[in-house]
Amino acid sequence: VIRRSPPKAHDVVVQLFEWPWESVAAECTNFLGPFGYGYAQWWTDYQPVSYILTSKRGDRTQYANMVSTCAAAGVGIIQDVVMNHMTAGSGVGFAGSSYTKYSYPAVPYTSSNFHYCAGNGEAAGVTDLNNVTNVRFCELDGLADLAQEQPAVQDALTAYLEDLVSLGVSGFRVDAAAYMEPANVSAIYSALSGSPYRTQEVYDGGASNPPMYDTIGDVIEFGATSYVMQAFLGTSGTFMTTVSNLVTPVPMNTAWDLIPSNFANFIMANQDTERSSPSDSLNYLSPNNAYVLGAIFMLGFNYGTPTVYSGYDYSTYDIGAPQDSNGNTSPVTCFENGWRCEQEWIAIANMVLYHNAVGSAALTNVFVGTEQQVAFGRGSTGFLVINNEGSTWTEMFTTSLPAGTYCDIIHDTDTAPNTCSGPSYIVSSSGQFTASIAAYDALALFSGFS
Ligand code: LAG
Ligand code: CA
Repeated sequence: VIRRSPPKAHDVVVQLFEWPWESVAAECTNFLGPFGYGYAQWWTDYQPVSYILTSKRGDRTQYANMVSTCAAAGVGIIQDVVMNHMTAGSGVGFAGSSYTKYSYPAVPYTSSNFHYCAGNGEAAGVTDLNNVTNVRFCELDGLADLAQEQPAVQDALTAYLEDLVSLGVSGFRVDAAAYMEPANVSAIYSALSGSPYRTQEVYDGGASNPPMYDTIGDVIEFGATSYVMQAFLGTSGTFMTTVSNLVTPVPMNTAWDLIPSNFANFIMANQDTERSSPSDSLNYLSPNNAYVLGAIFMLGFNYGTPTVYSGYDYSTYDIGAPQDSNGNTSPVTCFENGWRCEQEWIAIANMVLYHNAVGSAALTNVFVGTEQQVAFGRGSTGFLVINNEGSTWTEMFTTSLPAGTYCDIIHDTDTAPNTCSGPSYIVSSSGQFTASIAAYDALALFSGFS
């Protein structure tokens, strides 16, 4: 049985990029649980040398404590796992194991466990995304490419994932999935106890592409991330909406021609997309409030399992998170030392509560202003207005909300869940309210939060 996306309430993932495990545990208790986040996704550097749970982010005891502390707060852990490759070079790992490229005694892997795609025992790099053999059997970024078709490699990877399952993790973000044969990763999933959630990293448009993987787990749908970027930046002729959407009420001027929603993991950004040039997503440097507006749209729309990205400021592409002189990642203090903590921005955190409240309700009352102004409800529970124009949008909106007084959760000023210090709006018995939404701003109302 393939476990599909988690149920729509409490399915929001937050990717805590490079967070130490004790900081993740504290965040689960103090913030993620109370605000209804479903999962925290953890990351480590993408060059494994062993599967020992000791790293610059903590040790095995701290890892296990993170999983149980988060579970007690109602938050599952999604582990980012690197199964495609090992390292590009030689050295001694953080847990103390020595390795050279193609030889990792702590696993153990030997030189016979890798792909050498140039033939004659020689490796070569991935160079042709239109050639599925090149993509899956050559080296991504010069990283030693594991031969997942070998039973010994499958067994080592299965043992690694099963160890994590035994510690209570809820699922996996499968790094570089497109660079592995789906049949091989599927065999590894099938060998696991239970059916942990998995979201697989597969780019659009190449020879190894999302429809090849969406039968064995969810797929990160970078196309959705890209549409949001284009829409909020107003580039490539993609705007928030067009008049044609009044006929087919989709609040983007695209058919949203992506993989089916129930297989899709919709990410606002990740460590790659925010750094790439040209950008593959919005990022914290985007103009006109676009980063938070994009996140609000992702959480308010009804496509896929959303992932909120929590990053840190970067000055160079591969820069690590703040660390001490021993290389241990420093504990996170939100909004200090460059830790951005987007998951705590009140508009985003409150939109997680909104997302959980509206569940899988259909879009209702879609209303379009200009190409950069859209409003839509979710069943009779929520209503969201986004004004991505440089001027105020004043309108009388028609909703399916019950009459009553509602908090604008986007402009809430306190950081406690379920209390509102934002402006209130009165929805009439005919479901209407009038509002003025400032330039590059939004408004959201939902039942149960007033
Ligand atoms: C991924 N998905 O397929 C991750 O999302 C992405 O973040 C990983 O790259 C990549 N695949 C490998 O797992 C990250 C950094 C890269 C870094 C790589 C290996 O974003 O910049 O590459 O991890 O640590 C770096 C250099 C490369 C170099 C490589 C090997 O940037 O130029 O070839 O190290 O030395
Ligand atoms: Ca590969």
